[in-house]
Amino acid sequence: MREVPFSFEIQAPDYVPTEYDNHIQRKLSSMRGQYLNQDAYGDMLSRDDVLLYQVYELKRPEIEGELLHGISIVHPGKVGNEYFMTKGHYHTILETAEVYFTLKGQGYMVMETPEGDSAIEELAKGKLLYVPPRWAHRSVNINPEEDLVMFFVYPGNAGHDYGTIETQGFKKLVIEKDGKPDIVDNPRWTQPEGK
Ligand code: PAN
Ligand code: ZN
Repeated sequence: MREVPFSFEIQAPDYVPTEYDNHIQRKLSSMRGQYLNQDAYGDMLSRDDVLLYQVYELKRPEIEGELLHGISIVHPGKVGNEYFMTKGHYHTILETAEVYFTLKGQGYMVMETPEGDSAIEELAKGKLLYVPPRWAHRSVNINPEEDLVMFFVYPGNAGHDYGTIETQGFKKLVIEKDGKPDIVDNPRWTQPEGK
């Protein structure tokens, strides 16, 4: 791994970085239990294990002081009436933040804290989103035609905790209603214990 400064390009139209170390492809089969409409999920999966999103990462040591960075691309589509989205996670070290800069497309970042606070911010080309420490985050692509492409950067020691979200999802869901995005309560979600 290089210990000297380096640079690379992230260019339209596809925004795949000219340098990367890991290419993660998340398919429908890796999202079992995440979409509210389980029947729609099962039907879709029986036809095709659709590619939902991709991440290009530059490898850096996973230690404090380093910055992990790369590109995430959420493809357009829906499972039932719920838009394609990332799994979403807390950082294992809760007190670590993240910055997302949207390069292309439109969406929402759905966020919440362990105390049950919830927030949703719009993602659009040219917008920068700051996700403070303690906020779990999931990106959702609401444009039916276009990829949602974002640059992200977060502390090297952050780590990923997917378990909490896998168990109960996020408090809010982004669905399509009458041809438009709508934010609704997740009926499967329960207030964290003791909060
Ligand atoms: C991002 C995410 C990326 C994919 O790099 O990892 O958007 O989302 P999931 O990790 O939830 O599948 C990030 O937030 N890193 O911390
Ligand atoms: Zn993160």
